[in-house]
Amino acid sequence: MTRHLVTSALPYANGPIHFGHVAGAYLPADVYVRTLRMQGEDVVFVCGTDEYGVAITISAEKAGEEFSNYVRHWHDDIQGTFQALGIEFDIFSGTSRCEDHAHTSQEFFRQLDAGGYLEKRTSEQHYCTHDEMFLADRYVLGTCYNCGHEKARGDECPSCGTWIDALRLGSPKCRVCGNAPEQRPTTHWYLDMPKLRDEHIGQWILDHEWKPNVKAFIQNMMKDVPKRAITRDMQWGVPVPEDLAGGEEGKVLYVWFDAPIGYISFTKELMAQRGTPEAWTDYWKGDDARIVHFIGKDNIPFHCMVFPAMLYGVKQDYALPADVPANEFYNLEGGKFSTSEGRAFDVGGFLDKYDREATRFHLIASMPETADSEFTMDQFLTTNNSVLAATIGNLVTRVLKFIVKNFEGSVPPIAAEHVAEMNELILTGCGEFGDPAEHVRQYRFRRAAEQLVANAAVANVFMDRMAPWTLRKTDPVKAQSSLNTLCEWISWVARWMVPFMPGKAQAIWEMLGGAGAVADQPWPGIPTAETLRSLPEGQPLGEPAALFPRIEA
Ligand code: B3M
Ligand code: ZN
Repeated sequence: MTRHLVTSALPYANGPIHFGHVAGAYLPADVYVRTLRMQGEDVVFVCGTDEYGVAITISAEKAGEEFSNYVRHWHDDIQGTFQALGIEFDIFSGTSRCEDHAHTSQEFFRQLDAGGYLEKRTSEQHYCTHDEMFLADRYVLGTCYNCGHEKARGDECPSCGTWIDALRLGSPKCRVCGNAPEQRPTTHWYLDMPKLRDEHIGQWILDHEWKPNVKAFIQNMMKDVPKRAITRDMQWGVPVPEDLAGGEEGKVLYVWFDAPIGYISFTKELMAQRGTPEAWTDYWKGDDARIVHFIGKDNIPFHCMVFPAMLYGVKQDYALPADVPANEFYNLEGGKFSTSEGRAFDVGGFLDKYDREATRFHLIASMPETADSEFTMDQFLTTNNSVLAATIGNLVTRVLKFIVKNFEGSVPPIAAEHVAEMNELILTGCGEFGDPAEHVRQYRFRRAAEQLVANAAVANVFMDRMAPWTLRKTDPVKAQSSLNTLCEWISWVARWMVPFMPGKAQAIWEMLGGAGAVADQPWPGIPTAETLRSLPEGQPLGEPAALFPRIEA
């Protein structure tokens, strides 16, 4: 039986989450997981904060806070945002808080070393004599040798995306004090990517089916992949295992080495909490394990190349990722979402004002699935007022209010002689409908969201055709049959909605008088004449209420 292990990129614990992150790596994963669960699949959904590395230490130093306090604060803040959005991980841990994380990461290091995939080497690196430290990654800034950007960092150029060899930066400067560093020898361990590529991972990448935008990105990366340093001279991080350090002090694992291993250590933590500590292997090893990583495009190289190489290189029977549905960038009205540049707004504040469910739907409907896309307030209003309220909201309130006003306030009966005619009309005569889950499984989330709305629209067409307000006077039995059909269709809409808008789906379910959680219902698929009649006649309706109140500009 397939075991699905779904992850979202581990956000750095150094600032709030914004819509760019949410639409790129978190919400689509949540929709995917909810869909699979309703389809009866066994899924584990794992995330947590990325708490080591230079991105953390620099921000914490700026804030004048101790690293451990600093990451705890942001862990809790980020977790709160996910909760407010209804994004429900099975575990939301963190790389410094998860007890087993250091051990699991060190085991990877050890096993790669044993397999001959690590090389220990001494080389010159930037050293700041003023701050008395080696300038790892972002601690050094300089001019990019690829594009000429003047603020390239020691790990990567933010302008052209090149992985930077820090020694080749033009006019290097210490990020802390601004002085030019000197070069001193230091020892580090390098992951032998060329060897891992030639043995297995290169061919695996070529053979694997990737999302088209991912494939385009990754093919070029493989050609001249260097040996990558996977240790750093720092205090904050997972220490290199002492017995392998050979007396070297102050060496920690590079954050991009330990962070993806967090997916594994958090799964172990979750299974230990559940009282089945060995069960993590079901999701990570063997033929049944199906690993899917949701990420933004800037994380593609690590998830499609480096982490798979690590998983292969330790020779512990790990499954390699089945899919890496990476998304492009989501911008804010023409510019980038950027917390550091103040181009963001507080997600919590937004959700205090606007409906969480409409927000979820809008982010999915506009997410950067195949190309960059953007959030605009205008489009959000359109989604709420002209799409959700006009189709789903309008359908539910006009049908249910009509029944409450004119009939008993319960699901009306359908007369036997009307079944065939009504089925025929709604199944073939009122517009195309389809199964949103089929698109979700192909990572076509925008298409799935459109499908949901199109499906609801079918019932609006049916209602206009049947005109129960006229039939009520001319043929009340037929009016009831048509309203039965509409209630039935609404119950399908409620189930189709669960992955996107779980709260509104539940509200509709209750308005129909349904018991229990709609999310516990099996996935409905698409209705046929055989499956269409599922609602018990006479089921008392709940209180109909507006679902998507109009938002004024
Ligand atoms: N912390 C990088 C980022 O936020 C990062 C992802 C880690 S996933 C293992 O872009
Ligand atoms: Zn300095």
